[in-house]
Amino acid sequence: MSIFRVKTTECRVGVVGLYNSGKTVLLTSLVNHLQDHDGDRFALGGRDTKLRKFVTLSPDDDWEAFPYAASRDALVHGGRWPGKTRDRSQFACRFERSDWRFSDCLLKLYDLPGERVADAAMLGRDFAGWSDHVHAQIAADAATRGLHAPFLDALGRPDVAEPDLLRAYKVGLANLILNFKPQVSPSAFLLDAKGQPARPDAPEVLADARFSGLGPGAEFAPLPAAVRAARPDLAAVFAPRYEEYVERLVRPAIQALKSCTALVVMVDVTMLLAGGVGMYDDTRLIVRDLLDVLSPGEHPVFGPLARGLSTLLLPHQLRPGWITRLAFAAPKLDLVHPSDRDRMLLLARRMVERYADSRDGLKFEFFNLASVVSTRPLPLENGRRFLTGVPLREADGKKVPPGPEQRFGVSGLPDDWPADWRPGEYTFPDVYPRMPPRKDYPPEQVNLDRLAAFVID
Ligand SMILES: Nc1nc2c(ncn2[C@@H]2O[C@H](COP(=O)(O)OP(=O)(O)OP(=O)(O)O)[C@@H](O)[C@H]2O)c(=O)[nH]1
Ligand SMILES: [Mg+2]
Repeated sequence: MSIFRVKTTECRVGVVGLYNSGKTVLLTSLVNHLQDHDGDRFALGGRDTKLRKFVTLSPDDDWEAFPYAASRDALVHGGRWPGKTRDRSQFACRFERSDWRFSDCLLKLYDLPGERVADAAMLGRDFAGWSDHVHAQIAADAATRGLHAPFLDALGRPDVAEPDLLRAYKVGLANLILNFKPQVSPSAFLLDAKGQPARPDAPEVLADARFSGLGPGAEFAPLPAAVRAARPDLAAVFAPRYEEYVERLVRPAIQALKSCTALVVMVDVTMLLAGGVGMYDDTRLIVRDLLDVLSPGEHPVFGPLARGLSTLLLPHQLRPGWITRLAFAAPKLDLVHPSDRDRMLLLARRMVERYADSRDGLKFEFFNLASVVSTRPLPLENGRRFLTGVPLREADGKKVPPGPEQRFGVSGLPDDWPADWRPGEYTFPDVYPRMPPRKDYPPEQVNLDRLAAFVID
């Protein structure tokens, strides 16, 4: 640190969103652009802002290191996207910014498997509170009620045995995911505590193979108040298993997010349009629950004054942290035609803005962005949209090896979310990443620099 840089500003940025929404790709591209910074290609603060003395640090105790090198290597050398995230991880680094004269920046970035966000509502709720919350959501949504019908039937049987009840709940969880509804909690059903993901299969097969909890003998299912009263034996078995699950899988990750200074929430408009109205409905609830639990905005007790004072007076390790900046990111901008890019931003706003709007002391912004631009647009043809890129899958969804660039069609974006739409009605085919082979040359991005300038503040 130079002698004039008398303090360190610590920025902790959590990135959350459904599985496959682009969190790890975003973080990989961001770290690459910070490490090998070029103001002309990544305007952090302004084109003249320079970054220097970038060093990677070890993650905090209890955190795995974010697999930056492996993710970047997969992109550059393997021509592949990084693998699915199986555990929570942190990337820590320190650098100087030419536009911060008296402070250097200690940046910590957090990545989570997307499945875990469906468990956010568990934080701060005991087993009864979580059960009531889940049953209120089941009751409020006809599609979810239908998919959980066997479980609701089982709950109606006064003498139902524990294994039958658990199996019925697991069939419901499998039905949800097979119908593109991501509200699957406990999320270990989809991604277990060891990071093993569920493979697509029939609901009964998934119910037999997977666990609704930490493992065999540690499973639980939500019980409505009436069943808890009628069957205290079941509630007494499930409650401690639930508590252990929250301690092991939920609290460490969600608590770290709570003490972040900024949060990035991915709203993958392409995936929501492709997934149908059920995916949209569930994702909206997941974002709402997540923001309720993390309660971004000014601290209710300390308030803005104390935050300002603590920044001035306390060493960075001791400063209280809470989220004051919220960035909603609509990723994969390169998978929609340029004529639709403003619509992508508008759709993200219409879906989740209300959850940020009502919070005092919170700055929020929306960004439509591409972390790794991997397509090129073609001119509109009678209103039809075409891009070029290297397709990742055949029409039947099977992965294919990388081949030559091809022209392919993508759906146009609506002006507003439709009242109803089916899975597959909109399509935005996945492509292979387009990465410059030069190791220190970061990928082409759109608006990732604007998002970074907003959250690293
Ligand atoms: N074209 C394009 N595709 C992207 C971009 N970012 C992500 N993707 C696609 O989205 C997929 C998922 O991205 P990840 O970053 O792994 O998603 P994630 O949110 O970390 O998912 P989990 O680890 O399962 O929670 C990638 O394999 C790509 O197919 C982008 O900027 N452009
Ligand atoms: Mg990931």
